[in-house]
Amino acid sequence: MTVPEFVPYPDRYVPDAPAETVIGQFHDVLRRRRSVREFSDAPVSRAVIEGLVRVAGSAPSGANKQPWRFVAVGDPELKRAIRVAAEREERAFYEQRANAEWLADLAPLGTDPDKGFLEVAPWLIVAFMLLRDDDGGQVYYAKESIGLACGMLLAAAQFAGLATLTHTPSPMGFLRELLGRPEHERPFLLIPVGWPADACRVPAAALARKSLAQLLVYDRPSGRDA
Ligand code: IYR
Repeated sequence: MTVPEFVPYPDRYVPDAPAETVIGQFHDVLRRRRSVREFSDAPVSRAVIEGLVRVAGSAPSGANKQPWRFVAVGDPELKRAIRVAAEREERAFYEQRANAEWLADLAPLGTDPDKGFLEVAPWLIVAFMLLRDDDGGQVYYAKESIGLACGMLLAAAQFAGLATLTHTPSPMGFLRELLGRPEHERPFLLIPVGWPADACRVPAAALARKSLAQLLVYDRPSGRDA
């Protein structure tokens, strides 16, 4: 086995304030993100979409295989076709597929099969997970990897004041067909991107977050850290 080349960590980011401070600032931006279903139709530039996808593409991935592709849909007719197909699946979900517990969990969010936002938002970014890389090689931890990439994309959008939604019409196979993607690409997440509508409202129930006591468990009491 040849020894791989290592280089000094290039261009390492060092913040100019203590970690507690910058994390607090980051949290203050991200905690104000809401999943939005009422978008403005105001345009978002390609430069913005490209920036978001560059951020996503900077995510870590299994063996650095980067098992993702992002398709940005801005064409009104294609958005309409996606809406029609998504609403067909969503109607089946709400009327037949979802069990009572799932429907009860969704009730506070006020969601329904009408997905008008798929036409209103200026862009739909469809994240595809690669089941094989483009030259047929294996990929690893693809779900984890693309999940991280999408999380980073959502964070970048929030940082820019843009609204996003993580929409998962189920099943999503129609996206591969409508967008003409090859067999080794599987739709993972449909992310409408735009500015929130001026009169945008969000469900009050979605504001609640688990407390730190619910989120975090330490291995030992404080005072014993190195
Ligand atoms: N896909 C449906 C239902 C839905 C499911 C979950 I889990 C949500 O957090 C929200 C909605 C829809 O988009 O309406």
